[in-house]
Amino acid sequence: MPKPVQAHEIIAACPHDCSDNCSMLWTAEGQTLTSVRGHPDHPYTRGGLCVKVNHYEERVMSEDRVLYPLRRSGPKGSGRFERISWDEALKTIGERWRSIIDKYGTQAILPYAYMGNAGMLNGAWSGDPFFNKLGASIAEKTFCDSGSASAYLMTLGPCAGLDTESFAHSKFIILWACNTISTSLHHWPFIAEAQKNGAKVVVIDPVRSRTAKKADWHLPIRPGTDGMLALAMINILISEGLCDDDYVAQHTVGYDDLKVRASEYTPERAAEACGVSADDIRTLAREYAANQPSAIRIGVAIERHTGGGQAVRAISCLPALVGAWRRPGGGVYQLPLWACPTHWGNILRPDFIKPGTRVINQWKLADTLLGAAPEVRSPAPPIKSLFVYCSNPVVVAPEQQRLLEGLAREDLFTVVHEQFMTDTARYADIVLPAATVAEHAEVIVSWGSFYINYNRAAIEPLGESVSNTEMFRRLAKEMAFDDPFFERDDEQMLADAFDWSAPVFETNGGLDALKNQGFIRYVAEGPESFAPHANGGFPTPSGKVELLSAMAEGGNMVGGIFRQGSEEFQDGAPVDPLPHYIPPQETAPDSSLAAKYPLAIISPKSHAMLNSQYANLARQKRHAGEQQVRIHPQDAASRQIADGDRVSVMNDRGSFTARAVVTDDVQVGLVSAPLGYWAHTSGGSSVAAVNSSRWADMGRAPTFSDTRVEVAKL
Ligand SMILES: Nc1nc2c(c(=O)[nH]1)N[C@H]1C(S)=C(S)[C@@H](COP(=O)(O)OP(=O)(O)OC[C@H]3O[C@@H](n4cnc5c(=O)[nH]c(N)nc54)[C@H](O)[C@@H]3O)O[C@H]1N2
Ligand SMILES: Nc1nc2c(c(=O)[nH]1)N[C@H]1C(S)=C(S)[C@@H](COP(=O)(O)OP(=O)(O)OC[C@H]3O[C@@H](n4cnc5c(=O)[nH]c(N)nc54)[C@H](O)[C@@H]3O)O[C@H]1N2
Ligand SMILES: [Mo]
Repeated sequence: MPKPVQAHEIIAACPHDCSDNCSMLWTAEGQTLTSVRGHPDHPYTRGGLCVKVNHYEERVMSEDRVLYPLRRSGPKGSGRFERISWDEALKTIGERWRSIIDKYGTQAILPYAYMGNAGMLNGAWSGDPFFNKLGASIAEKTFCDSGSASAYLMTLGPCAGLDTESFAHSKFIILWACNTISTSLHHWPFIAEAQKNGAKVVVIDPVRSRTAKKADWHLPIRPGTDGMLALAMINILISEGLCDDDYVAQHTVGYDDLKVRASEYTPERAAEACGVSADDIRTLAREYAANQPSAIRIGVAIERHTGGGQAVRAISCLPALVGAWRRPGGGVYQLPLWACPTHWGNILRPDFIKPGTRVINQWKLADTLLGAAPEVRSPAPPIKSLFVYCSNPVVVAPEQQRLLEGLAREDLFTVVHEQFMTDTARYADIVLPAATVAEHAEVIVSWGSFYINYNRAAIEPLGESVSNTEMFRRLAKEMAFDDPFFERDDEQMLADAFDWSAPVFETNGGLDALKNQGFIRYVAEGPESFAPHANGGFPTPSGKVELLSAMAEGGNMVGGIFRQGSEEFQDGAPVDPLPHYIPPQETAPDSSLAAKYPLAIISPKSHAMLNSQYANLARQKRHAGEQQVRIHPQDAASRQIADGDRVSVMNDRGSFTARAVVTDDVQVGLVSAPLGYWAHTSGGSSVAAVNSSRWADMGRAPTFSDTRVEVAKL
């Protein structure tokens, strides 16, 4: 039993963009953060932490923290800086921006942010009101989940979906492209409990991941073919009469159309595409139907394929067909935070956007800085200033080589707000010091369980570091904004961020309970009884599960919560209102690149890093080792590569070096290299070097996992 909360411990929340969103407790002595542990009372995270955060005090107190404003004193990328005062930093930014605005207009400034901090106050959107007011170009943030979320919303609407805690009550669990043990560890005990009670746990993953090794059944699917597998499952459910006819009749629309569509996707056809036998596909569909309640968790890897959106569409249809929604522990988990009464309008301030402001998608940063993106071609103004916070695009965005060229532009004025001297910060003209979550108050809405977590500052900001909220208050003053919105303190921002009059906040004690306890549940029912769709009631246009999607038919998809301006997510290409299979493009067997680059590559999350965070810290470096690439013995042998050899992984976009791990955990023809390693400490490049910025079919999701490479011994 973990120790109960002690008087000296301070309520904390993990700030990372991980669906666990652990509730924690800080211990501090004066201005030193001495330790952190998991909050023992949190119903989902239950006192445990992970290899990344167990010693978060080492991150906070690290000697490598950027603690003062810096001005570049060497060539871009050299990492040479000199210390300046905050006044001077703000004055420099203000002067440069005013002169850029005079010459090119406000849209020559581009903000760039993601989830380095997942907080409601200091997260990806903490700068949106400021940059909207300034009139900067809008940065469209579709880094994660926009494709999956679009597909889910088209099918089920903005509902919480399946409670991850209620997986404990499931009888059949599919972890579909999700490496739970590494990326959402705190979900595992609930899955293990179900497993102990007889539930079968199936992992669908081209790699024998840590999670696949714990499953009852691992289906090593060919990457990018999940849509085909899901459609074949639908085919079997319908043709073998395995559907819950009553649930389908009452709570779905489009069944007859889907039936016709699914008839194209026979198990034999799917077997050929997916590399899984037709018998296995039949067994999967039959067992999925027979064992209710059945649960599916969708990982982000599916959406990183050319047809990823439609694959999630097909998977989202499955639970309704078998009536899984009838009971707690049945349905699909994708992204629950739609159910949280959040005041997005107060957080993003889309009303500040001047009509006609251009939108620049963050995946296209290289093209944007190099003047190749259509949005920045003359007569449109070029981007003359880039302001990065909560993101490390050099590592996480594609086309790394071209991106570095763009960042090296002498005429580009780059400001980076950071905790560490990352690859991206090294290209800044001005670096502003960012506080960590131990140094400011924060609120996190979990995207992996139904909780909101609170975090108190344990120490004052170290050096001259500031939180994002404080930085944007200072910038607003520098730019002479007179709207009192920009003077709000963190308390006021918290009050504005949620609809505190919502009924759920009556039930759970609202803000007071959040602050005292450290967490509150954002839906009223507990996991043992949470089955809101037992009798339908989906928040779609029809109120039913839309097997045939009205949103797609109207050409108007709702989604992409990270897109500012409106809740509408208009995409150029029409979306098929019925799920269908879009095969991989670059990695298609008959692709023209197949001869030159015979291997497909995926870049999943590293066990010991959080996206690109911790790549520079000793403890996690010891755990993760240097950049690896996992390759099948057959592919290694034909290239004279032995386990442990240093290799180059390359395609026409770029290359990176890695240590080969020869293992049949990956399939023939596929290599896997974890994301996270910094370029400047890994020989100048990392896995983003081989990725393209091409979008997938929905939500402007990336297509990283539809990439070809060759691997050669160095
Ligand atoms: N340790 C750690 N935890 C993290 C993060 C981290 O960086 N490190 N990042 C956080 C973030 S931002 C996110 S979005 C989540 C993501 O967490 P996950 O959804 O688990 O994402 P990934 O690790 O990218 O991929 C999961 C699995 O999908 C498999 N996969 C790849 N391509 C395919 C495919 O085409 N089909 C199928 N079926 N499987 C495929 C990979 O082999 C991998 O095992 O993790 C969060 N948690
Ligand atoms: N190849 C490949 N690329 C990927 C992915 C993949 O699986 N493969 N995954 C994608 C996904 S799912 C995601 S979510 C993105 C993640 O993309 P990012 O969110 O950009 O990833 P992080 O590495 O977490 O970078 C965040 C940076 O913010 C800094 N930071 C932390 N807290 C604060 C703060 O409070 N204020 C400021 N100013 N800075 C702070 C950290 O030090 C860190 O350098 O990457 C995407 N890119
Ligand atoms: Mo993510």
